[in-house]
Amino acid sequence: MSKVVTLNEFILDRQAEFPFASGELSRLLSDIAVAAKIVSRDVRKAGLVDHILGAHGNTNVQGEEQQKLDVVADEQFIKAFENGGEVCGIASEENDDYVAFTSEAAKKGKYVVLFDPLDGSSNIDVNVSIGTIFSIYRRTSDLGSEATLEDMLQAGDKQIAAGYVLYGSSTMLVYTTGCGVNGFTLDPSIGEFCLSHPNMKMPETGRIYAMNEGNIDICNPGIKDYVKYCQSFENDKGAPYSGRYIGSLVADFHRNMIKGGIYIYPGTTTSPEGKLRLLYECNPLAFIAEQAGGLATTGFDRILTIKPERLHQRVPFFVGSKKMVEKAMSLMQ
Ligand code: AHM
Ligand code: MG
Repeated sequence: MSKVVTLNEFILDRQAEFPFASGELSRLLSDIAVAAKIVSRDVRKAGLVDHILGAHGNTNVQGEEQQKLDVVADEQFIKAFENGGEVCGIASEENDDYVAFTSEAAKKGKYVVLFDPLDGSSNIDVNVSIGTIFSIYRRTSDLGSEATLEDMLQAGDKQIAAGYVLYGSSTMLVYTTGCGVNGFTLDPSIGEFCLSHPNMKMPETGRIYAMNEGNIDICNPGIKDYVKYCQSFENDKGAPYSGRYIGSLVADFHRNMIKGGIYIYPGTTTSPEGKLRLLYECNPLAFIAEQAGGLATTGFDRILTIKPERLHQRVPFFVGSKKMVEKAMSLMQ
């Protein structure tokens, strides 16, 4: 049996990789891991809260108001960032505007974090995997001042780190700081994330496609051609691929990371920009995909070079195994 490497050990060992590292990013990643453990615990109790202890929005047996799980997760992560001292502001999919922290300690924080606290909202109440997605940037505003909108609206290729937490059959934390991708599985018996997936590489190609095919007739016709290709005996594998759509981006993405595959959320005639948010969902997963050898585009352009204009901007998203994304793009032209 090989030695168990915990996330904290791993982060400390890797700290030396950053020029001028002063430990702040390491502390920030550790703060995220603690918040993720707390959210994981809450996610594991979700059914009990709903059906035994009192439904969300109702009062529980102790007379406390139950909050929806995505709000609980949002508050938990914000608390970790606000108290950690490394972050001057955040933007979250749950909040209309960004939050600039006002304490003197926070104003000295070097980083901003953009995150989706609990993605896959339609799956929360039905006991299907959900996830947290986060993205870390160095602030562009002056140290000691409050965070600004410009700090939040940076292109994805400026990310310092990004990751996701998957609350699946086990809880996993996967992250990159731009030197490859590593995955950690939470061992609930010791309460530690342990290195389980070192140096993750997304297979160059695969035989799984994931998209909401209910939208097929309102997408760009190139998508229909690509799905037909996936389903055909004439494709590169000589047999139809498998369609797998969980409806939780983190879970679909993670499966494709390991097995190879493509995830598509295209623009449609009713939502030309698609559904997914550039800052909270697409940029962090695009960074991880590229670090693992995969590709992430809008169907035409690389996600990481888009200059965001709005906090809640949406973009069409094609992400996964490099050859599969390239093939889908070739049919979009
Ligand atoms: P959310 O942020 O409201 O949870 O929406 C994002 C989710 C993704 O996790 C998932 O891939 C997609 O929305 C599913 O959308 P749809 O039900 O339209 O297929
Ligand atoms: Mg989301």
